[in-house]
Amino acid sequence: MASAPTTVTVTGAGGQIGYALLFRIAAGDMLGGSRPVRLRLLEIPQGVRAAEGAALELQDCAFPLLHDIEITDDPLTAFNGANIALLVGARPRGPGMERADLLAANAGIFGPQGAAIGAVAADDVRVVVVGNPANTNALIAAASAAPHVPADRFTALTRLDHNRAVGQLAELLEVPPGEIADVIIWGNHSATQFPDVSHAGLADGRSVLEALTERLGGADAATAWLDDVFIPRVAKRGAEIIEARGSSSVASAANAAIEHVRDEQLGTHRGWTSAAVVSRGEYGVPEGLVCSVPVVSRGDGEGYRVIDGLGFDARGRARFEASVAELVAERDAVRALGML
Ligand code: NAX
Repeated sequence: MASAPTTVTVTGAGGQIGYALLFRIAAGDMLGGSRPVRLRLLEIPQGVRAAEGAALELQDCAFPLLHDIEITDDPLTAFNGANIALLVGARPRGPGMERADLLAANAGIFGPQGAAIGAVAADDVRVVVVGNPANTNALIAAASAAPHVPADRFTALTRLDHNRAVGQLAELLEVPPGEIADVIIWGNHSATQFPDVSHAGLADGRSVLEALTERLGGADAATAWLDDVFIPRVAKRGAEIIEARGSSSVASAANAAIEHVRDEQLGTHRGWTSAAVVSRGEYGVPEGLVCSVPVVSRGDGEGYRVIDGLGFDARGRARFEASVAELVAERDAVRALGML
């Protein structure tokens, strides 16, 4: 007998990432080839027509796993019975907008959406926030869903940063991306993030640091490449994509969101991945902040678990602490506005 459909809510479904996401979800890329899905698409009124257009095309794909689609501008309708929610729609930074304005505008979106999730989502709901500033938006949504939904059901996306880091290493080391394990993105999904290879390894048994040292002709050259090329390139890859395409990352962002949910639901396989999760104080991160750390999932319904207790060198620790300080500042700015 076919299993009951999983209700997947996508916000910002009429936008670019939404358009790239919906077809892959409906094709079974996110939950596997035997789990039917029911899509609930949330848009603001101006975006509803675009979501309707995507729904017409979804119908034209006749995906066997796609049970039905509902499009709405009402969060209570969109999150009703949601098992999985991908919060993609957000307010972009407009001309002349200060950081505090951006945080406030998004708190005005993610607060009510979190409250709606708390009120009507399924008991097993899991939420990933993609819309920026993703970590702090997730913090606000989690706070607004409490006490009805445990905070650890909320995560934010840093899988795109993780995949970008793996892609850079694969290119330099001339190995397939699938042979690189245990890269970590620490901190905020922003330019302060710390992409860390100090625990990463290759399928041939070498550490990534050994392989970089061999490839670049010495440990100093490897360190210089990490500091001067790798870390800034990963952290600023979004801007590089905008410069090249004239538009921000879309397919790669949708792919990362699919992989984030897939691994959380079905399990990570070789090694760990990166996700921003609600801190319980691991690595000295203040409790409640949504911070990117290494995680694994067993695919047992318990979601991501933090790999705790890894070491940093002094420079790595300083980078991580700077990114955590930025998360604290974002949280405090939202608090000062009375929105948290
Ligand atoms: P688009 O502007 O194409 O789409 C956003 C959609 O959200 C629009 O259709 C808009 O109508 C809708 N929307 C706005 N407010 C809404 C609300 N209150 N409820 C429901 N829908 C709402 O942006 P897109 O390129 O799809 O990017 C979406 C978000 O992802 C942005 O915030 C972007 O910054 C963020 N990103 C996050 C990434 C990550 O790794 N965490 C990477 C990619 C991307 O930059």
